[in-house]
Amino acid sequence: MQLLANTTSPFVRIARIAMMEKGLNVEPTVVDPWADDARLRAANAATRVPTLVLDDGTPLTESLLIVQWLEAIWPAPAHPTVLGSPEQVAGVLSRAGIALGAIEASVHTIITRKVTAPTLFDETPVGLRRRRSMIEGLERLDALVSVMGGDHPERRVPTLDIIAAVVLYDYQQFRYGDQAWLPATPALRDLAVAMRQRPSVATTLPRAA
Ligand SMILES: N[C@@H](CCC(=O)N[C@@H](CS)C(=O)NCC(=O)O)C(=O)O
Repeated sequence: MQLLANTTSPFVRIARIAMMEKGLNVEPTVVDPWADDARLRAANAATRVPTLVLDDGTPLTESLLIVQWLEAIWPAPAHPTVLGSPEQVAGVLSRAGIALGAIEASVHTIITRKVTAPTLFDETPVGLRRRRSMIEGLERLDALVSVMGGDHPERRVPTLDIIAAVVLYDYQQFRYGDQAWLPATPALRDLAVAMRQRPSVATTLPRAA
């Protein structure tokens, strides 16, 4: 199995955390999606990370489809689940959706800066709308940490809402940590720090290549 990945993408990190929590440890093959790596071009028509190439050659793309595959192949209750119990799953997915909306806005902003000068996009109506998505997503999740986390969340396999919220928090610090508009989200910060006790979270923190 080959996981085509980079060291910064929050989508890669969601897939990697879910894989490790399911017990699937695949050392990532680091590629630069922007350099049209031939392996990534061949496996993924969209040339994006993460892309997981299965042992039989089947390529899986899109972080949440990789999570779906993990849940199908290693289902609960025999295996740890990142979706929670049937009673929990709607809440888990609802909160994960908040985090994913903010992650999408965040990545959209970073990618658009590649084609325009930073201020040109960031201060446009669409850029400000993306910023609002990041701020509101962070603030809503901060208010929901007690629902998600409970006592010692680091001692349990994280559900997708916790994974996505922690990935969002760390990515915002990585990309926008010096920005005055970034809201203080102390509960989310504490959750992100606590979750670093889990190898899946600690070993996947975003870093420049
Ligand atoms: N919806 C996709 C998004 C993947 C994505 O946008 N990956 C970025 C890195 S954060 C990428 O590879 N971008 C290269 C490109 O857009 O050409 C997922 O969930 O996996």
